[in-house]
Amino acid sequence: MKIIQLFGISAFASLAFLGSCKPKGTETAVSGDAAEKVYVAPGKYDEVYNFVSGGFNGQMNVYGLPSGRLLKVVPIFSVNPENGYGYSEETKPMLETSHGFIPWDDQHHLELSQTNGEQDGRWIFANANNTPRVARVNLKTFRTEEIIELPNSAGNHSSPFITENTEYVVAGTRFAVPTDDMNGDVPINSFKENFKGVISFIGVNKETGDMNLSFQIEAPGVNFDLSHAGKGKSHGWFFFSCYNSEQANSLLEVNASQNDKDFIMAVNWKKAEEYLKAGKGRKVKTQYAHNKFDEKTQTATSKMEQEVTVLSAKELKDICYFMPTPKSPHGCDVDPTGEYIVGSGKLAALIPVHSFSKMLKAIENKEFAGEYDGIPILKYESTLYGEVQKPGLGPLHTEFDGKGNAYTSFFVSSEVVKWDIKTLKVLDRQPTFYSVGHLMVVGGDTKKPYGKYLVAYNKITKDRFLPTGPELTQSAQLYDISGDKMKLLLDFPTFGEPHYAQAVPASLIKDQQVKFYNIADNKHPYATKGEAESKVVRQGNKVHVYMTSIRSHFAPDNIEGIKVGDEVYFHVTNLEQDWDVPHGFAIKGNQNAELLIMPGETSTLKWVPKKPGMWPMYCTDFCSALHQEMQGYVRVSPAGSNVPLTYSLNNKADNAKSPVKTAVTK
Ligand code: RUQ
Ligand code: CUA
Repeated sequence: MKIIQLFGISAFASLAFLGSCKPKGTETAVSGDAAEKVYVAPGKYDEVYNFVSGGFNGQMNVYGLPSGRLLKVVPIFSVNPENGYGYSEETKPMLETSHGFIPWDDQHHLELSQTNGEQDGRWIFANANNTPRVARVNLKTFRTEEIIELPNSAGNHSSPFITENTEYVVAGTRFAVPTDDMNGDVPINSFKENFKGVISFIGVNKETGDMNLSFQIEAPGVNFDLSHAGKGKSHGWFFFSCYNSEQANSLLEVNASQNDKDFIMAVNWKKAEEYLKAGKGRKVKTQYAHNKFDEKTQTATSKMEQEVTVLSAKELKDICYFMPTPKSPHGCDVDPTGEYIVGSGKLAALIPVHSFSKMLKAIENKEFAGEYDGIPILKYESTLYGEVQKPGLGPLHTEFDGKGNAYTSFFVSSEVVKWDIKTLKVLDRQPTFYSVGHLMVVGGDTKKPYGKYLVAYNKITKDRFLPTGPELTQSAQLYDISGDKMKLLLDFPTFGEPHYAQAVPASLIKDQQVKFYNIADNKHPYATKGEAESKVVRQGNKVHVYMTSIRSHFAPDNIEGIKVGDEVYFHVTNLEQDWDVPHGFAIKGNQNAELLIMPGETSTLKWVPKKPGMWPMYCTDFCSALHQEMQGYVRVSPAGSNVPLTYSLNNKADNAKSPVKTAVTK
């Protein structure tokens, strides 16, 4: 209570007070047939894939619904020892940035690719919140294929939302910062003068999914929080919620909560494209990494791009408009028809719904309430369709079911509230346990939601699961939304901390899975396509081991003559041509993780032995009854020793058929 007295801010006071508002007990919230509705019998598949952001674990986590069973962790922005992502030589370039190699990020939002505003099951995009990046994961392999860094940005939060044909993945900077061609070494309190809010439009190739940074728009220095594309009639526009219209640079919880209204910024990106074509952008010199994984060579490359075209919203006047929106809006969601734009003011006591048609008219009739840093502000009444009155406390995010209903999460009052988009009447409310952040309806931000299930991703799980020390598990809650009233079905733990999620009927994805890589198509420069081709090659102090793995041995599995000071590269090709037969590879003392090599793939582990001795290596994945026999030895001699570099498989003193071979020296 001290804080309240100290600052005497009403928003503050009400939040602190309402923090103690408890939802009713679970007993009353769970109905009798819940167990039946989430039970997926052994051997049966789930109905829906649920892709959940990993938050500060930097990964994407894939669950099945309605069971809540974890299917896979897909590494995107964080290294993953489980499969060597970010540890193998092939995948290290994926995590290169203009700041060098970064093994981690904070992953908040996911967005599935769309065609005509409907999910097409091809790719899923992910944002990195800390060092601004956007990634693309291929849903045939569940692997991260591409990561692009965003210049002129910091805290890439309102991302990676997409246009209805995946023309663009869009990203807005959460922190306003001086752009990369400005001097950033300026006083922090020169915010108003020097800090800009830049949004990025990343073009996506229709066939390959390849991304490129098409252009950026320089907007006033505010904090962009979330965004969604227009769809249908509003296709061609993009909407961004922004807070800190006060342009505070310190104690934002107070100083960025002063204004009654902040904004949703509407961006006419079709117009921006025209300006781009007409050469209206300024070329900004900068550096940003663009990393791509090539499936043919199974190797990622990282390229440093040098330039980006930036359009100025201030100069070009008619690409950006501000719609006043109460109060520090967070979620910015567009309904399936594209007509209604819902802003969720974290500190607002109502939910404003803007109308796209009214917005167009207001722009046409110049119904402006002034300008903000050179950008026209539309009159609140001119764009407002209406307000949902007394919906709950602390609205954050809204999703849709395609039946005319909206669902909004309320952090402070810990509930999901269902309301009618047309009448703006509250229809139902159900408690969450506790403090829900994001929520997700299957396909809920597309033109054609699948509906049926809603998942709440909660921030607090106190008393919901067995306790686990100072940090409790993260969690999701599944609701059945097929009837008039929402029904809580299931709690399930998640990786921390879940933010936005996407879900899609399993039928769209499950039959397109790559089962293995065809060994004949393997274009990896160090591929070894048969055991007979395995070899060891010395190039100065670099030793390349061309190794194969097949149930249940490596070839070669004995290597001698490595010396301290050598850099050893184990290029392991998995010769299997069958679904789900990876082999692992690890060697004692290696300051790295294992490799997990898919059938037909080649992966490389770098090893720099520090001292002479005998170093065992083995397969980490239980691949056959004789998996435990899948092992070998590497002998390391002192620097300058004259032990010849040799290798062998099945070498016995009397076995002339499997002679010890001598390494090629180049
Ligand atoms: S956020 S809990 Cu990072 Cu999407 Cu709203
Ligand atoms: Cu290969 Cu175990």
